[in-house]
Amino acid sequence: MAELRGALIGCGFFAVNQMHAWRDIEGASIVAICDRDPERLKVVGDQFGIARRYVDAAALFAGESLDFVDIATTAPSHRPLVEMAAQNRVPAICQKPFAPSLADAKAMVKACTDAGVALMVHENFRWQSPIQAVRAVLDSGDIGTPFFGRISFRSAYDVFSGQPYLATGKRFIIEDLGIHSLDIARFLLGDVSTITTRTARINPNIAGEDVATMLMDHKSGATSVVDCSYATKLATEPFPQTLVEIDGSDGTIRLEHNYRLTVTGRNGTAVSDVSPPLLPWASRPWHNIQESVVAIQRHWVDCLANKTEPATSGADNLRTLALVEAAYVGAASGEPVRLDALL
Ligand code: NAD
Ligand code: 89V
Repeated sequence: MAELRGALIGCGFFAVNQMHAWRDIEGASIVAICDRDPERLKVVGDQFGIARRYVDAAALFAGESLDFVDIATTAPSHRPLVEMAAQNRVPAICQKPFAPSLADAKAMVKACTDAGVALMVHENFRWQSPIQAVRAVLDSGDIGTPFFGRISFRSAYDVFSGQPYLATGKRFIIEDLGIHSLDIARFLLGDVSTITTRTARINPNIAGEDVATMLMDHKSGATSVVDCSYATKLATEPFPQTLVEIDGSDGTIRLEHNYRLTVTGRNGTAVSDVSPPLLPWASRPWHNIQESVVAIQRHWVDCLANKTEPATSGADNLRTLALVEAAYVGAASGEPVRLDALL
């Protein structure tokens, strides 16, 4: 098959990981880049040797013949850019959060469906190898039927120096980080019927909430707790590790600090190290996330080649984004929120 020709829109903080990952993936390459900030365009263009550069996305679509576009801008621009991709019949990857509102996200899914083009949300945390290892244990049946889960991300890492916009929005941790944890909960335990949420802002220098605790009823009958915090000062800073506990009818799974996986099941207890590999271009502690970027982008190339729907398609991600919306509604009201009413 001929190599897929892709373009990247948004050459900011995180896009550099995506550019590195594209270089690692066979079957696709980035032939053009776009950023409305000429400085970022130059930095990324020079670093990755991309000569074809645009400051305007419409000019990019007009000037290039593309097999896909990788949108790595922040949420406010996602809807217009995805709709532009749909109008130009170009399959699109869109970074998380998919959109600022569920209504926008539904419109984006419709635009791509109507245009007959694939749409994947870059929801990469479920692609981290430790999370995939937990999924594999569930699939093996070793712990039986899961009835409880805890997905936990607690840290005091300074995310604001790399991503200053995170300090300024009215919404912070659920929309930016909790969205990953909620998606992992769906990935491991299935879709959710009801969510109850409590939030707090501990850091006085930011606008949004930096602590959230969510209790969820899954349609499978399992219960989960998703908790996240950027105000948790620990002896050893675990950023950006997601810890997982799952209890099943026949055993348990514990994914603990430093990627230690303990499975107690029908065949006894096994402890293993599920650390992600440190890719040549990656840097600790981000290597866990960086590896998952390669995995999700490789999945996209496979899906385009095989004409299959990506695991985190736009349609799938509506269910993760609905959890974000429901969490904010429930945090404000103090009441449980039913998901079906939103979808
Ligand atoms: P950033 O602000 O550093 O970069 C965004 C870039 O997009 C900027 O250079 C900006 O000039 C450009 N841009 C914005 N609107 C544009 C438009 N209409 N046309 C062309 N260029 C435009 O942001 P970031 O920290 O790199 O985050 C980008 C996205 O990635 C966010 O949605 C964020 O939540 C997400 N993110 C995801 C992960 C992950 O693990 N999946 C990690 C970090 C950030
Ligand atoms: O993954 C993310 O979306 C990032 C970070 C891990 C820093 O929260 O914004």
